[in-house]
Amino acid sequence: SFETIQFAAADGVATLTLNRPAVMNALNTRMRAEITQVLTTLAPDVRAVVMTGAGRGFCSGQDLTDAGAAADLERTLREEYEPMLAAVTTCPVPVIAAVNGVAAGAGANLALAADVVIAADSASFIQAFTRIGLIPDAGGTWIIPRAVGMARAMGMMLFAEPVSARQAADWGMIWQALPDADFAAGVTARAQALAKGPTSAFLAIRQALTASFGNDMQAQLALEARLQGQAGRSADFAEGVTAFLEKRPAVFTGR
Ligand code: T3D
Repeated sequence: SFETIQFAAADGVATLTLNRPAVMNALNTRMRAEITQVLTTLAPDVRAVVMTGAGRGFCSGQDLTDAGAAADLERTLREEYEPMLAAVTTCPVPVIAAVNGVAAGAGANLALAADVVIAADSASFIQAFTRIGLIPDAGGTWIIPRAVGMARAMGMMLFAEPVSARQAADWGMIWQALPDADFAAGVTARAQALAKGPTSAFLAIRQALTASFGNDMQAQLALEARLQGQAGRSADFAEGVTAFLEKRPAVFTGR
C-alpha cells in the first residue's frame, strides 16, 4: 500500500525502509507523507522503530527532480518536512536510524533526528546543501552544532564534504559506527533491547535531553523531578525494583 517506503513489524520492532533505491532513496512529497503517516499511527505493540534505506544508500535528501517542491522551498519545509521531522522527534517509541549508506542533505538530517544513530562503516554523512546553493535544513542547524560544536558544524556545512561514519562517531554526531559485516546484527540487537525496555522512561529521557538546551540548571532540575515523579509511578519502575530484589532480569511492559 506504500509507494516509497516499506514497513514491517515483528517482536515489538517496526522497520521503516526508505524505498526508492534507484535515486538513493531521495525524499519526495509522497515519501515525506508516508514516513509521517507510519510514525504517527504505530500499533500499540510496537516499542521501537528502525529507519533504514533500501539498496546502497540511506537517503540522498530532497529529490532534486521535483520542481514542485523547489518552486517554494519555504512551503515545502513548513508543510512537508516539519511534520516528518516532528513525527521522528515525537515518535511514541524510540527511533533508531540505521544508516546503511550515504546520508546526504535532508537525508543526513532525517537520520540525525532519530534518538540513536548507528551507521555502517561504509556510510557517510554529507551536508550537501551548499553544493546546490542552499543552507542545511530539516533540523541540521539545530542538532549538529549541539552534537559536535560550532567549528565542526561550520566546516561540515560550508565545505559539504562527506563525513565518514567513523569520524561522525568520533565527533559524537552519532552513537556508533559498526563494521559493515556486523551492521545488521548490531542494529537488530539494539532495536530489540529498546523494544524490551522501559518505553516511558526512554521518552522522558528524550524530553529531558532536548529541553536541556533551553534550560538553566534550576529549570532542568525541576524538569527532572517532574519526569522522575512520573517514572516513579510507572509499572516498569515497580517491576525493575522487584526484579532486582529477586535477582532476575526485569520484564518491562513500557508502561
Ligand atoms: O524542498 C526543497 O527542495 C528544500 C529541501 C532541501 C533539502 C535537501 O535535501 S537539499 C540537498 C539535496 N541532496 C543533494 O544535493 C544530494 C544529491 N546527491 C548526491 O550528491 C549523490 O547522489 C550522493 C552523494 C547522495 C550519492 O552519490 P553516488 O555517486 O553514490 O550515487 P549517484 O550516482 O550520484 O546517484 C545514484 C542515482 O541517484 C543517480 O541517478 P542515475 O544517474 O543512476 O539515473 C542520481 O542522479 C540519483 N540521485 C541521487 N541523489 C538524488 C538523486 N536523484 C534525485 N534527487 C537526489 N537528491
